[in-house]
Amino acid sequence: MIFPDKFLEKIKEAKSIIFFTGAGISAESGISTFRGKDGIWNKLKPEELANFDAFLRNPDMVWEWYQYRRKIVNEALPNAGHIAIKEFEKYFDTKVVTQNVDNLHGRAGSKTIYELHGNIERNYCINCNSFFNLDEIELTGEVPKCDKCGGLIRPDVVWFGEMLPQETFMNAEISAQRCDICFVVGTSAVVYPAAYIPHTAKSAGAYLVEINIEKTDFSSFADLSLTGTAGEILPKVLEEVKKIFI
Ligand code: BJW
Ligand code: ZN
Repeated sequence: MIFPDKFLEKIKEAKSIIFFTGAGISAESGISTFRGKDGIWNKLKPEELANFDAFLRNPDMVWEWYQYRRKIVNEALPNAGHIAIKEFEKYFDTKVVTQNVDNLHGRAGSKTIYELHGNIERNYCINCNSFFNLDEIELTGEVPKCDKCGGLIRPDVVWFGEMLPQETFMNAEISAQRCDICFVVGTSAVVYPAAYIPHTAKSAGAYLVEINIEKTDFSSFADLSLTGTAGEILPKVLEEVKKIFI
């Protein structure tokens, strides 16, 4: 793969890099994306499942959907894309800002990860906010109840209409303001406020590189669009980095 000189120049000069990632980076680990041709929301309507009212209306169904996805996530492994991102830490101040809830960046070993939409492995009581790991919850097939107050337990993810974790979002914004290159990997970049992150980076002067299997609405905004899978392109970018720094 031949990369443009301008991009290689930017890599040579860069000190700080952020990866803004979405569901596409985990596709090669066998986890479905939300939108696009293989997206889960071609079959299930987001408004029926990923919002708090839906959970109150039908908690068992929403819980079951998350249990199904947890099983897939548990059986999945980080892929070459996640692993390449972790390797960037050897050469740059590297931060991962992810919209994903699957913890695959964590399992690949990335050190600094800002999870903007939560983490599917954690849960909390909607009444008293107590946190529960999955092994602390009695699984019966129905939505579990809090052993302290009897409230419904929900996954610690951000649904539509809910605030993102404020400190995490603020740290992600600060990283975006300070980075030299922002890679936008495997995301349709249509969900806000998360999608402000690459815009913040660009406004602050960063070079913006999109990696996606297809053109998105975001492509015209990027300085460089690399078309292909994250698992195939990120290791190739890493090879270039190694050539420059070794
Ligand atoms: C590959 C590949 C391969 C495939 N390699 N690439 C303007 C400003 C602010 C807010 C809004 C706004 N306009 C509308 C809103 C509201 C709303 C929103 O953004 N809606 C838009 C959809 C229109 N936002 C919210 O509600 C947010 N909260 C909020 O605004 O709070 C403010 C507030 C609160 C209260 C009162 C008043 C104000 C919250 C958004 C939460 C999103 N949550 C979800 C679910 C998380 C839990 C779960 O997983 O179940 O997060 S939705 C879903 O979308 C999930 C994802 O993180 C997110 C983004 O999706 P992503 O990652 O981009 O995936 P896809 O599928 O869209 O794209 C995959 C891409 O990969 C594709 O491009 C493929 O081509 C590519 N690909 N294979 C590389 N191998
Ligand atoms: Zn409780």
